[in-house]
Amino acid sequence: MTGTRALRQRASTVSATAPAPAPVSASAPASAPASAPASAPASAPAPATAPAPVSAPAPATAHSMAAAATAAVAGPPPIAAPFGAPLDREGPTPIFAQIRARLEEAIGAGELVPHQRIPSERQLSDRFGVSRMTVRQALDALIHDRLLYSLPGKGTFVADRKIIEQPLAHLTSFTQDIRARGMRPSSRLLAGRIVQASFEMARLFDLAPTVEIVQVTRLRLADDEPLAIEAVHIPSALVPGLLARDLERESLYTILGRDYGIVLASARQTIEAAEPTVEEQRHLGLDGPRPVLRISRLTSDANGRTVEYVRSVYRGDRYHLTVELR
Ligand code: 16G
Repeated sequence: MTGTRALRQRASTVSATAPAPAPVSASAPASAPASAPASAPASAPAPATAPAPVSAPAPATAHSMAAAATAAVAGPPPIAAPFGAPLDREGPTPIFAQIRARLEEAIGAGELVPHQRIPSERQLSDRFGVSRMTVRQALDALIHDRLLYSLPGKGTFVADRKIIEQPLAHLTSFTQDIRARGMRPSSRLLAGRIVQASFEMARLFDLAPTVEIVQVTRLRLADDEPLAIEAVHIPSALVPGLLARDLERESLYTILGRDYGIVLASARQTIEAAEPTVEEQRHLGLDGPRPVLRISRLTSDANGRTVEYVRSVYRGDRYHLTVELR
């Protein structure tokens, strides 16, 4: 429950330093290449077959989640969903995992819709004939996976999976962030070239202004929907031949670790609210100058050497950044 009990903060301008390395996966390649057009509109959530107690239009924010939750509490009681076949009490799969799977299926099938309050622990333990502790174990796992969220005193609710949250405490790749939400990451290469560093860029890398820099600009997609444009800059000498790699199918961080022995250790990230350019709107499939987040990341390796500078623009309606305050 820690993730949900933790105080969450959204800010339009945040400067965050990601400390010690959440291991950056060097083994998981990115999945299939992008196939949807950049203008593909965000698809609507799966239709609800259960009574729809909550009318919470996306996008969800901390405020709208609370508002949706309030509506749920004030609205009809939670549904008594069937949650599939009876539990297999003899088999090898732990009971809590089976309950978790039932709830996950109900969410996937649209029987439980975003921001809908799910039945209480007591109701679920009666429904499944198990202890409340077992139910709590299943709910905790779903909260951890961000399929559910809980609001103290109000209940547990279905999360809006269209919203991608990046916890700012760990240094993760786009591929990791999207996969962690059960979605399929992909990329479309918009540009790849080698340029001479500007004075400012050379200073960021603490290198001479004549140094060559590899620039890779990719449209990043989650389940084939455009989410961000990322322009990565890396000193060419560190990554010879990078442009010949399959940067649409593979994770850049995987390539850096596996092929160049670059172990990313920390990053400094700056985030600001902004209005997208017309070209950015087109790539991101926005129907107008909707707010976006401009994110700059300066990433260092284990030796403290700056190895990556990234300028990104993320859709503000799909991407949230969360900070845990202790
Ligand atoms: C993240 C990073 C970006 C990095 C990319 C690598 C932000 C704002 N940016 O998107 O700096 O280059 O991951 O992703 O978080 P990949 O390994 O999936 O290609």
